[in-house]
Amino acid sequence: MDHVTTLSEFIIRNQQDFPFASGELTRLLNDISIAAKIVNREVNKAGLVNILGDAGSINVHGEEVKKLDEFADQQFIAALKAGGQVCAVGSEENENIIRIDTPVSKNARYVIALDPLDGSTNIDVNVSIGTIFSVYRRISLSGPGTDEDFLQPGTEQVAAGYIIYGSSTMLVYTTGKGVNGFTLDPSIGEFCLSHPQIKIPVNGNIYSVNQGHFAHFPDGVKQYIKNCQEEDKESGRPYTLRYIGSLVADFHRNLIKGGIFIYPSTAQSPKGKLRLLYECNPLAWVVEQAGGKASNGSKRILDLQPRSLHQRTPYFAGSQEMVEAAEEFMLKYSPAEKIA
Ligand code: AHM
Ligand code: MG
Repeated sequence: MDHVTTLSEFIIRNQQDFPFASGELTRLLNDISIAAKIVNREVNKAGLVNILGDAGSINVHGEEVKKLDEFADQQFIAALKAGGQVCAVGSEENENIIRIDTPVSKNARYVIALDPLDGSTNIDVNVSIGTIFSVYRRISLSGPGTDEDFLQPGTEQVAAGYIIYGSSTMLVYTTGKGVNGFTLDPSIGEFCLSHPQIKIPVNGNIYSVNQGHFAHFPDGVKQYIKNCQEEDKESGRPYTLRYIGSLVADFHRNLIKGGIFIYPSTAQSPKGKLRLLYECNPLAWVVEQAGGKASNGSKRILDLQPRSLHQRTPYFAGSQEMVEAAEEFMLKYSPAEKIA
C-alpha cells in the first residue's frame, strides 16, 4: 500500500505555514477530528435506533437515548473543553455562547462557532448530514470568551470547514492556504488525505435550491432559476437540479462538481434561513479558498458584520461564474435586496 497522509500528520506538517505557530490551532483541529469520529460512530448506528431505543427512552444498557443532534453538540463541546484550545463555543444548539472557564483553557486563544449536526430533517432517514465549524482568534484578553469574540466578520476566520457523514465520512477544511479533504478510513480510524487542494470548477451545471418555496422567492432568484431551466446549448443549459436539504451535502457536491447553492430570503423568512456564523461563513471561506464565491445576493458573505450569534442571511455559494450570474439577476430584478 502507498503511504497515506493522515490528518494529524498533515496539520503538523503545515503548522510551519503560520507565523509564530505554537501548535494550538493544530491541537484544536485534532480535537475537532476526535469529536467527528465519535459523532460518526453514532451516525452510523442511527439506523439501529429501533433496536437500541428511541430518543428519550432508556436503552438496553439502562442509559437514556439522546437525539443525535444533542449528542453531537455534547460531544463537540466536551472534546473542545477537554482540549483546552478555545475559551468559548457558539453552537446552533444553544441560545447563548458557552463560556469555558477551566484551568486548561485559561490562556486559550480561540473561539469556535459550530453547527454540530446540520440537516436535521435528514438525520432520521439515513441521508447525508454534516458538522460545520468556524474558528476565530479571540478579541477579549483573558478569562472565558465573550459575545464580542464571535461577532467578527468571516474574513477574520483562522480555520473553517465541515465534516460530511455520507457514503463515506470526510473532513474538509481550510486555514487560508487552499482547501484539503480527508476521508475517514474506518479500518484504521484515521482521516486520510484524499482530496488535496480542492478547486471548484469556475462554472458548473448544477443548481441547488428548494424550489418548493419558489412562489416566495425574490424576483431575482425566480428569474435566475428560469434561466437555469432554459435551453441554451452554448452555456450547457438547462442545468441539473440537485437538492438534498442538507447544506453540507449540497455544498460538498457542488464544490467537487461545480454548481450553485441558493437559500434566498423568502416572504416568510426575509433574512433567509441559514445562519451566518456557523453555516454560511465557514463554507464561504472554504468555497473562496477553492476558487469560488459566496454572496448574500449582492455582498460578499465574508465581509458581513455579524450582530448576533444566530443571525441569518440569504446565501448564494458555489462556482464563481454561476454566483456572479445570480447576483446580476438579483441586481436587475430585486435591487431592494441590496440593503439586506
Ligand atoms: P437545520 O440547521 O435545522 O438542520 O436547518 C438547516 C438546513 C440546511 O442543512 C439545509 O440547507 C436547509 O436547512 C434546508 O432547508 P429547507 O428544508 O427549507 O429546504
Ligand atoms: Mg443547521
